[in-house]
Amino acid sequence: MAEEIVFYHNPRSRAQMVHWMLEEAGAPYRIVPIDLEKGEHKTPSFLALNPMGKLPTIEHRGMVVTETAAIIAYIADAFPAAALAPTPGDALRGPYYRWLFFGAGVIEPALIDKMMNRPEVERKSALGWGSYEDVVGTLEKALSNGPYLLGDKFSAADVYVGSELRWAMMFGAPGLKGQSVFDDYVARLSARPAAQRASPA
Ligand SMILES: N[C@@H](CCC(=O)N[C@@H](CS)C(=O)NCC(=O)O)C(=O)O
Repeated sequence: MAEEIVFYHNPRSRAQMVHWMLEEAGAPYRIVPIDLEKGEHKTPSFLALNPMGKLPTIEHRGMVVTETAAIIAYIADAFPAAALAPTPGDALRGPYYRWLFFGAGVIEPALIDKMMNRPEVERKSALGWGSYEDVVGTLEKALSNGPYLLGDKFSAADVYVGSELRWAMMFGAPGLKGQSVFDDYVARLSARPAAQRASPA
């Protein structure tokens, strides 16, 4: 399954996470640059691909895939030679899904709440992402046996969750920078050749 992936990209967006994943997977891809300032993500032709008008978006084998976590999981499965996902049947497949979904459904909204200073709601228990502090504490526990979310095995879940953490630390989200468990994890991930190819210094 080596056909080229068409990758709608802007480096100042979540598409950067997919760029790193494409490099990790060794996938053949072609970048279509999207200028967000010029509104190229809201043109009729782009909206026909992704009615949300958002990046990242990819096309592969005649299909459109959107949503960063879904794209990252898809690439891991489409290019199995890179061994970036435990195979179905492997006991690690469970924790692998756990952290990918935790990234999309829990870390992301908790981070956005914090970074945008969104007011607290009354019925906090109804929020699937609980509180920012609980999310940080959960990640700290998950990474304390490291070096990766799945222990010794680096996976696509690290690409996604690690990118979220890197982004959050860059923007000064509390409780992360200065904590060795997060500093070391992000430094370990940023040193990977594929991460550096996607984000040259
Ligand atoms: N749920 C989506 C969010 C994608 C998203 O919000 N992308 C931003 C860039 S980081 C975007 O395209 N914003 C442009 C807009 O909404 O106008 C995902 O996880 O991929």
